[in-house]
Amino acid sequence: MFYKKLFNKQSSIPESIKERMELVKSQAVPDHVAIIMDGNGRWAKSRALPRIAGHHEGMKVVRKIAILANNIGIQTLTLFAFSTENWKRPKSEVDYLMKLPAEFLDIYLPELIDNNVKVQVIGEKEKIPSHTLLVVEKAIERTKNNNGLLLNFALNYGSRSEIIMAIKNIVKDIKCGNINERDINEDIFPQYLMTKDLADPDLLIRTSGEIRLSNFMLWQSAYTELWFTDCLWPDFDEGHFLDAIEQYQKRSRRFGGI
Ligand code: V07
Repeated sequence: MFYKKLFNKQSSIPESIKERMELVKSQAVPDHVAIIMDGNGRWAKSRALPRIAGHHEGMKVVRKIAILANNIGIQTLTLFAFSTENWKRPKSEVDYLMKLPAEFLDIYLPELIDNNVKVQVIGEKEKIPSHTLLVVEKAIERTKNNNGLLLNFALNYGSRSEIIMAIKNIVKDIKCGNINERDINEDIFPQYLMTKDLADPDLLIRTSGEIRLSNFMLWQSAYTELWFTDCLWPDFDEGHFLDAIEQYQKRSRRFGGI
């Protein structure tokens, strides 16, 4: 593992960023940040590279932002890694994307463990190739007792399908007599979602200039602060992430002041 750390030049955090981190840490940070990591294909295209080169570059940004989020005391970081819509992409691209979790964990899991990060996944496991699922579940198992950042990957996740599944399970529980129709309310319903163990996101970031949710955490984002940037995901860095957190802190100060 040691040689990997040497070869894989893991940029340390610049001094100016460290100063901003201290400032951000002196105020309340969001508990749960969710990110739609968009623009990897466009990043590659603008460099005349294949789309998969953008996905690979985007993977390095995941590591950078996870380490930063952990350092400033964010409890949960949910990253939209693969949507239920993404199966419609060319098979070669899907095949490549499904290899990324294993590559990511192979390179970065030791560092994440060193930093007390806990890995989790939400999404429908059925369609995930077994080789991918195996390494992901191994990482979940190896980090289950860590209590630093919860790094939560949405893998084959779609919010509408999640809501339909919740409804089906509620109907089942009513039929079995486990619950009564009268008991269904806004507190019970989210316990049937894949995010049942998580707080709702406080802040949702989307990169690459698209201003929509694209079937990501629709129920969970009812009260979430939204932050959009034109920056493409592979170009996203600590500075952008802190921009979003600082903006969130400004908004909550204003809200708190009323
Ligand atoms: C993926 C890199 C980031 C940009 C967005 C698309 C491409 C990390 C993971 C991952 C997933 C599960 C896990 C550990 C790592 C990943 C996919 C795509 C499918 F347990 N990055 N990344 N998974 N991209």
